[in-house]
Amino acid sequence: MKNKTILITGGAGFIGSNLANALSTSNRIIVIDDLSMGKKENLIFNERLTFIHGSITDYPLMESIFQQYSFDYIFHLAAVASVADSVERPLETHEINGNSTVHILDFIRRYQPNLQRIVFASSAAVYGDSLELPKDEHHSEINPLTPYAVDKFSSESYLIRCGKLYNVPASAIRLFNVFGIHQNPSSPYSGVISILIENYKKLLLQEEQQFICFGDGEQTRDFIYIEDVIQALLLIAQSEKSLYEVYNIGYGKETSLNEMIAILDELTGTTLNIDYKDARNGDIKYSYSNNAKLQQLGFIPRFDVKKGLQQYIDAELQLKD
Ligand code: UD2
Repeated sequence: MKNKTILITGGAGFIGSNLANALSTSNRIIVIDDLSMGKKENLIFNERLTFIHGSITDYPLMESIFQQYSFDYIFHLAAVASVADSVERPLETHEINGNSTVHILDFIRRYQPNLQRIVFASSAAVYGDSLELPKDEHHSEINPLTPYAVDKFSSESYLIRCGKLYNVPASAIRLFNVFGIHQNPSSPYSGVISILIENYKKLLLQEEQQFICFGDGEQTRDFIYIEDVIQALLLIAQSEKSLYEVYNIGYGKETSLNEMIAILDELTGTTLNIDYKDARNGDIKYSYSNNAKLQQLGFIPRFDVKKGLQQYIDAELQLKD
């Protein structure tokens, strides 16, 4: 992508900042973020990057942004990212993860005749806890079980189905378990790999450390490295075939938590202290994607779980002497 004007909501967050930094070398990037989970330090600032500190639910602000710029692409990534948080705060979640998407659709309809694509970050959570694996975009049951999942499914449906109605070009992605730099480990519901990396940091500093594993560690996830997610996002945004389509974003492989820890032990040359506790209420035991649809767009991952973990720890743990 070159010389485009691109809006990234949630652009200081985990996925948003990685995307903004990848694109800002040769495009004009507008980031809006309320810094609730994101951090300004995640962004590499240059004259092509504009940072707006604000919420996507500040509709007068959003309207002024949509009036001021003519966007080629929009990546709508801002959200309450934690399922547990959404269960605690359904109304706020709905405003951020649901209503704001409808506002964005309406702003595009009114002010963005040149938009080439909006890509919305939905989640594997829309599949719920069905035992059928792998999860497939067209055959698996849609079974959203939390405010988070209901709003994600509602927002992707608004953009894909109503986008078609209003002639707003849209695509959606269903993210599986993304890991990599800039993932915020500060909440107990943060991505497990970011929490693990914090534990390895302590271990390497010879500080006391105890990782709590909820369940026996045999639960599996389709962990995918951030750089491959960025590649998938750009592929989907620019493809004709992906218009009004939804894509699973995963490697199509499952890895257990115990296996992830074994790889990290090996890569760091340490042994993590693990405290096994009861599984979390409502935790899904096994999850992985069918990513054939993404592959049909030409997606060839540049990483795998081990290579991704290696790059992540190289960036975070300074193991090299
Ligand atoms: C992921 C998404 C979530 C939603 C969901 C849909 C992330 C960060 N979260 O939740 O937003 O889309 O998928 O299914 O990608 N665990 C521990 N110890 C810890 C933290 C976690 O044992 O300190 C376990 C946890 O109980 C779970 C596994 O690790 O079994 C993965 O947890 P997670 O929060 O990284 O991701 P997940 O799949 O629950």
